[in-house]
Amino acid sequence: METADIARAAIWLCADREIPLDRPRIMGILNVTPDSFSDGGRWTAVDAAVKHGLELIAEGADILDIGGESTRPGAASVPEDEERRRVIPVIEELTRQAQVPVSVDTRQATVARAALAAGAVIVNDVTALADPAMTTAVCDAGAGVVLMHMRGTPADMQRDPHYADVVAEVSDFLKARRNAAMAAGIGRERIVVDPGVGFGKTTAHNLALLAALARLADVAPVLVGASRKRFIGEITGAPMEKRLAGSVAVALWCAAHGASVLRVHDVAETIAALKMTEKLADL
Ligand code: PMM
Repeated sequence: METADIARAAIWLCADREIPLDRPRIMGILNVTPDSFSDGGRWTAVDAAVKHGLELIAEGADILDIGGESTRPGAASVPEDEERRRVIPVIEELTRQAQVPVSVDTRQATVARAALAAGAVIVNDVTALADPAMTTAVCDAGAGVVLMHMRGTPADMQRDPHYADVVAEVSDFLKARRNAAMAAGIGRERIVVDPGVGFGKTTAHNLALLAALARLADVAPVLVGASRKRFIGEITGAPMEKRLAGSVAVALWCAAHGASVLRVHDVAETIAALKMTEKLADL
């Protein structure tokens, strides 16, 4: 069996949900942005986020990833009570209205616990369970988890990132974090790994990691979050709002080379492109 086939045969266990990974699953991104949260704007922002989440579900998202803290390069961290205030009402409302599994994108154990209690079934942790309290939160809930590689912190990660061998270092890191998670009681079938595109990486590093997806899939099923990221802008010359075509191209490539979950902003477009390539592959 090929490496990619092993990952594809897997099922991702996330609390009481089973997400089959027989084909690439689409994780729609729902960032609950801070700007709209000042005083009276709060409920409007929650409503808007819920509306957008329902749209992503209608477009075919298999999973919704809800985050209340920006991890873009240079971003400052958000106090955990503020992060909770942003994401919990959105998770509660979306899990009330829809069946799709919800993931919480957080590095704070208290936020993860509250999100899991509110109905989320996956913790997407860009620090790969750096905080032992996060491991316990995931373990207690039997949640699914995304272990992502990052070099440094969002505040400083793009300051001259350097690796001797980026693929070996990221792969070794993910394997070590997977083993630590398993040793702490998180079942192997609950774990997905992510090379962390753009998290302390140059364009060349990102491309080297994409080229090695099948190797990373030896560690665990792989999630890739490349949507609208800077390296796509560097390669295509497109500003953030014009990176759809580049993002879809990367998603198609990842789907064909061993990724099990694609974390994307543009759900409908990514699914249409995947459907079309599947059809063309049958010709
Ligand atoms: N990227 C961002 C945020 N969270 N989580 C995972 N697992 N992988 C990623 O690549 C990732 C992430 C930053 O991108 P955004 O600001 O467009 O959400």
